[in-house]
Amino acid sequence: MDEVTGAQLIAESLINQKVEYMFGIVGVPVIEVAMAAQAAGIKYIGMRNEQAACYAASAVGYLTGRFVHCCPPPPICLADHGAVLEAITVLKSAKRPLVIIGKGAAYARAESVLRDFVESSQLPFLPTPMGKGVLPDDHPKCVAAARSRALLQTDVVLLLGARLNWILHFGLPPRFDPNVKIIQVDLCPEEMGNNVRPAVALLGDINAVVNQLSECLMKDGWKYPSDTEWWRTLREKMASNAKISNALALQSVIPMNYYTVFHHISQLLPHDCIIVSEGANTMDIGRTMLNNYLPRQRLDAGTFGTMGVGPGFAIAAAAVERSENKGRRIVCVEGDSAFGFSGMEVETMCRYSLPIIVIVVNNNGIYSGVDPETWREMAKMGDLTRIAPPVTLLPEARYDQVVTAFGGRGFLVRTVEELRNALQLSLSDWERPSLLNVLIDPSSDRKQQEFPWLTRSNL
Ligand SMILES: Cc1ncc(C[n+]2csc(CCOP(=O)(O)OP(=O)(O)O)c2C)c(N)n1
Ligand SMILES: [Mg+2]
Repeated sequence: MDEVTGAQLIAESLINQKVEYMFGIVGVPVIEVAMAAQAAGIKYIGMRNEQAACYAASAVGYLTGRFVHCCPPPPICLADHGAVLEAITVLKSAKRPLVIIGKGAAYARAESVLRDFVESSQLPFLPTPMGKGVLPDDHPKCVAAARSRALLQTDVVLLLGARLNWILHFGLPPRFDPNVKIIQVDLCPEEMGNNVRPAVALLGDINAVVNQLSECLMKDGWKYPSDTEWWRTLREKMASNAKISNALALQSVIPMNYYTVFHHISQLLPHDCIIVSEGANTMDIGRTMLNNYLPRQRLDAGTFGTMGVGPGFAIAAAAVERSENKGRRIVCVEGDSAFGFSGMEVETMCRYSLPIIVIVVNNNGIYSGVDPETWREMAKMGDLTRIAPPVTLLPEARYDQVVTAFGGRGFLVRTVEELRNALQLSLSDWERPSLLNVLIDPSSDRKQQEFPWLTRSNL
């Protein structure tokens, strides 16, 4: 009898579970596992750090939903009918209702059910970072551009597959009204009542529960009117925020600010591109300025704000895209600090000729930095380990040369024209990765925030 090795058994069992990709780093004794996986038909992607490999593997699950199909499908749970009726009463009595669409809706592929619900109820909605694109960001009912106002003044939130964690300020004052009523729709019983006790808890599958809500609302044709004080407030805020962002975006100074950079990127990116992003200002401002039009096409640092996820997510997206061949571009928008965590993965991108476009928004630091001259002056003053602000990184570091070292395309960008040219050239190249090192003003900041205390340190 032929001997079966342990490595072959592992590979076989992965194949049985329909695993298509393996991300890893080999060494004795796991080289055999990677080789057996390849022999069994699994695509093996060698990464440069196990952390990035884990991020990549988790992103494949999110993008393909394959983890759902390889296991026996769980039963679809409907919410308790009495609770649904209660939720409808609370929703109809709302003066300032708000639907919040979370990552759970994206996971559950609830886009078409949610579109029907929002369009028949006419309720304003707000996506969470990875809920972006479940309904398009330019949908007329999307109030993302008035996020703070919407959260603060809403009296009834319909929470769809989103959690009241850090991303949503725990559902608590000062970001929410202390008396806000939450209608919580979630698949997990242990999520119910976390941080805020819900007015109504609807435990069940999001597609099924939203259908239940829609059916009830459709019976009497209820719609939230479009001429309310609430819509007026939200529209006013959206317009004034857009005006401020536009003014910043159109400033023609060098070095550029964040808003100018994102304004031009957003004009050039194809609508169906997959946007991966991480950083602090880079991720936060980018989220408001780079629209998503399709579900599951934004991957970012998520609930825990974990830096280092970007390149792994982008590699996974590019590998999936290569199999699915939908012609979608993967764009990875990184703060310069964020890029440093897994930056060596550009070698992985180059090795497999994955045409990822990495854009490093380089402000010489974490949140902010100093310009080269100030850095030189500081160095003259004494030991940098004692005097350099902890947020600073080497000014004007040549991240573009990291990718050219491996045969990718690197661009150093200081002006709008250079940015547009570099991005257009990168978009026309499907053979290899590109990295745009976009030098911005090291003191460029977010526009004035109404609630800075949760996003700014006490320094
Ligand atoms: C694993 C991990 N380590 C440290 C942090 C703390 N942290 C939060 S944001 C950030 C980087 C922000 O700088 P950058 O990526 O350059 O974005 P910027 O705000 O400068 O645009 C860091 C290190 C974190 N979130 N995760
Ligand atoms: Mg930075």
